[in-house]
Amino acid sequence: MEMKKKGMIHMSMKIREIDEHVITRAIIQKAMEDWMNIAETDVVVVGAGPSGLTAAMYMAKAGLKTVVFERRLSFGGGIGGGGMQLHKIVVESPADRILKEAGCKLEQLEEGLFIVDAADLMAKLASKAIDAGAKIILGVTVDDLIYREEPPKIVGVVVQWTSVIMAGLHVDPLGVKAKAVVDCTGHDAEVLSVASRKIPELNIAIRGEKSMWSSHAERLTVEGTREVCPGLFVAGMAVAAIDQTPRMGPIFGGMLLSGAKVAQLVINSILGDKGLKVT
Ligand code: 48F
Repeated sequence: MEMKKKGMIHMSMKIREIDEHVITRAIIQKAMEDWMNIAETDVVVVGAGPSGLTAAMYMAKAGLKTVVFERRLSFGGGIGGGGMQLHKIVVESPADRILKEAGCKLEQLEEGLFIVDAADLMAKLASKAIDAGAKIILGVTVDDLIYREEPPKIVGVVVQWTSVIMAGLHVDPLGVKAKAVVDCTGHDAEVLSVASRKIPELNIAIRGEKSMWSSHAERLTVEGTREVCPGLFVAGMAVAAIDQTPRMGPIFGGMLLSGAKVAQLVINSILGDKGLKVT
């Protein structure tokens, strides 16, 4: 008979036996069900950094079918590195509201200035986005766009397993249709880069970010968050890459507010006035 002691976890330790083929079938069937849905979606967010996760959280909350493709096998982007690998992230007002909404443990250092653990920020943002209904697919790289002419419009992305790209194999990718694509790929603005090289009629130029000027950069990133051409939106540090505005270093309010702003723009563009108001 099991003794129940105070403070102990009471759980049977008899592990159920599951055959290998059952595991395989479960993974394949459920992953394919997801991919059948992903093939045609409302929004594709490229990159699961702070701007992408915030955008995904609000767009999913608004009821948009939202998928985030992240190249790495982990989410968080530049959050995990904190400031020079010190595990703290600085956030200024009014972005603290977003972190409170995500359930982060914030410490106020002075009026309008907050600090949060990097792991807390990345885990809670991702968790809220998933809870709201967003799918985060790890290990998938967006390496091209799907477009239409007259009028020019972005209507989806081309995806490939990151491992295939790393192996240098020639494997044809798959296309995912979306009403909106959001470039949240950070400093290299990878999606906009593809658009600038391969769809010249869109007239997108990647000029590259300027050197550091934190407060200026924070404001300009949020101001520059926009729909770059029909169907293609930009948020986070990718904004600095096309606008040639400064970098800000490890202060993240601008990334969060940029994610929230792009979410509102996408919601308005797909759902019109009846969509959720993010702020
Ligand atoms: O770099 P990242 O964190 O972008 P962000 O949201 O935030 C920038 C800050 O982290 C920081 C800063 C502000 O304080 O200067 O750097 O603008 O996250 C971008 C994510 O996109 C992924 C990449 O792995 C990272 O997790 N990514 C980049 N290119 C692709 C991609 C791609 N082509 N396909 C899929 N994921």
